Amino acid sequence: MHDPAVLRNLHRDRYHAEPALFAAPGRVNLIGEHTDYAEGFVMPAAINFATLAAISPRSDGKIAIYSENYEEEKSYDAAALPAKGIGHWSDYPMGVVSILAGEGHRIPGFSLTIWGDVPLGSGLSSSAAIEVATALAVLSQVGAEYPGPVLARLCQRAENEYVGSSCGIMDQFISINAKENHALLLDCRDLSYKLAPIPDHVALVIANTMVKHSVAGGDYPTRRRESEAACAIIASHRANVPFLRDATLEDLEKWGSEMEPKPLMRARHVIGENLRTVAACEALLRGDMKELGRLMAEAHQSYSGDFEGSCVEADAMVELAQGLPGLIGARLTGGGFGGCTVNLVEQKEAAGFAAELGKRYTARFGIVPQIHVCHASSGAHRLA
Ligand code: GAF
Repeated sequence: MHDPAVLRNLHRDRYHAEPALFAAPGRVNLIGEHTDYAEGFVMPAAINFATLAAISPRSDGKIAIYSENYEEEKSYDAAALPAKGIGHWSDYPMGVVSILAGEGHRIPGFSLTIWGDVPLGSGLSSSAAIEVATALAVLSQVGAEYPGPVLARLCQRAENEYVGSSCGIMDQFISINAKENHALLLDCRDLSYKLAPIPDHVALVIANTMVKHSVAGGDYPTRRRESEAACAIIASHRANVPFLRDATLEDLEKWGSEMEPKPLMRARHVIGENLRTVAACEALLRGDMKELGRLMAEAHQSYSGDFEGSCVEADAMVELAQGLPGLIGARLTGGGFGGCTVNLVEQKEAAGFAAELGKRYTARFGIVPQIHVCHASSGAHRLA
């Protein structure tokens, strides 16, 4: 994580005011991909990359937001908030401001400096980290607080309703509710969750294919629509299936023939992934790393095959990890079509694993991947 003292100084120099500081982490998803918007299960962990936010009040009614990553400031009028995003980085913080205003909070003028080290466009939830850091910062000015699950829903709405991306709730939820050294099994229907300790001997090795990932663009919403089309066919026979969470593999056997081929494949992934995710949490809880690794491998195959959510580089990153000393399980993580793989690796082998995987990937593609040995971090909080 970036040094909060540096952020404080940046904010002081620019805005001549003493800020309150907040941090919100990015995440890696161990298993459960494209199941959140189907009201299913996911099992992410927060990582030691975060967005930091510094905030101080202003008396001129302006909202000034400076991004150190983009080296740009954008200014808004607190009394005339835009209704929708404008396709700019400031949509993410302003989406949160707009949703909080819609919840009845009177938004005062403030200066906000944001600075993150969650790699952008890598499927590690840099957007959610910005939203959550902003939410904590703005709530501190408004003098309000929300329970974690409620705040996660508000941040998700910022992205759905203001930014215009059709993401589920996983990323915002884990950024807020994560616990250090734990993965979190979330039931995306009722937002109940279970924490599963990640043993000390296991490292999270995150390998960036360097292929850009985006939730807002093309393929993510297409996959979501295809999954929902399959669900609608099942629901036409069985009314109590509003989401694929409620569907079974038997449903696909019975009515899959009425589906177009792509929706059928997407549904097979989502239904199987829900079962795998619950099983993976049980395996983690009883310390059965072998079974967890097997489920991760199966999940990757399904994500790449039936869901067609991978890409050549991510498939290769998973394949190249096979047989390396210490590997427990590897799969593409996050929204897909690029981004990072998550590798569970024996801690004592992690550095060697990362070096060798990087070498193999560079030899295959001529690209140097960023590979990070991470640990599961705590959720968003106030720093000072
Ligand atoms: C992205 C989305 F933001 C999440 O809500 C989730 O759907 C994920 O892709 C896929 O599992 O991170």
